[in-house]
Amino acid sequence: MTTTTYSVSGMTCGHCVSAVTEELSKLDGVTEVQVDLAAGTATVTSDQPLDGEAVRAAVDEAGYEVAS
Ligand SMILES: [Cu+2]
Repeated sequence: MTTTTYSVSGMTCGHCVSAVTEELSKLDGVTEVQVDLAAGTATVTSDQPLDGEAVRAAVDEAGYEVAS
């Protein structure tokens, strides 16, 4: 089990949180996604370490950006 926190820029409301949570939840092996709107972070728990590019692509798909 791995938990990683990513900084996500561009989220402004609950809709943004839902969109990011939904896209990240679709990634293989992801068991839990916690998005903190105030902090601008997404904490993802997964069975195996996630591919950073896949996470980036998922957040991009939702319409936001992972800050490196
Ligand atoms: Cu929003």
